[in-house]
Amino acid sequence: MQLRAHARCVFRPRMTPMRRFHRLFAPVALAAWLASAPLANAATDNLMVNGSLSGAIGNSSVPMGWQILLNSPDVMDAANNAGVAGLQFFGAAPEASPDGGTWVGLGARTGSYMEEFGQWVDNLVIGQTYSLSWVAGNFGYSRGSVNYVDSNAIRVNLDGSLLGTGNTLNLGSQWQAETLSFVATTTRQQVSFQLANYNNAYLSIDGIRLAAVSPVPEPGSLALALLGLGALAWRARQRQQA
Ligand SMILES: [Ca+2]
Repeated sequence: MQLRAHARCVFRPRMTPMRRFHRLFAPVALAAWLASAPLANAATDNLMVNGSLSGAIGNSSVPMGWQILLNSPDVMDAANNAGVAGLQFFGAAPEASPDGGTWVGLGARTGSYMEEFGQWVDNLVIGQTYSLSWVAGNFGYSRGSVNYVDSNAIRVNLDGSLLGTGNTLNLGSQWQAETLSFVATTTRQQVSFQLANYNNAYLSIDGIRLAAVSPVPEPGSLALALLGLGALAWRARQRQQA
């Protein structure tokens, strides 16, 4: 009883202009900060099955999760060119894949020969933008008079039609990161890879990743924002009680 009576008599100073400024503008500042909070570039999950192209070395084969769509792509690595055990005969010796392990080799030949592989992706959201990324190299195949060492590029098809191509790669030992994006038009679409041009070339692809590009703040930044809001509220309260 007495305490309550005492509390009622506590002296409350008038708000100073600075305090008024804080009360008015702290929420505005927070809202502005929230609006500028870093956006998530992509979901963490890869929608591709076995995007690492991990599998047994094999000529005319693709790893688990993938289908051959044209002719004979290969599962290979730096010690087994064209998916043939122990075969070297590269145009340029490959560096280890940034993705690790095995990858897929794709060939083309002057005229009309082309190799292609791909997979169907389920549970896409219509209207959602997706980012498709991979690494590629042009290590070629060179053995005596048989040379597949021309420049070429990775071509991506969506449901069998051209989506886009990566950079034109000259023969060399290095891998290059490439990316394309698309907006889903149905919930199930086929993503596939081949070479862009009909010339004697043999390119490598690995680390294929497909992820939704999301405009929603990541849980981490949202938690941080809530923490900030809590801190502001606490400070305002402390000031009021001072
Ligand atoms: Ca790999």
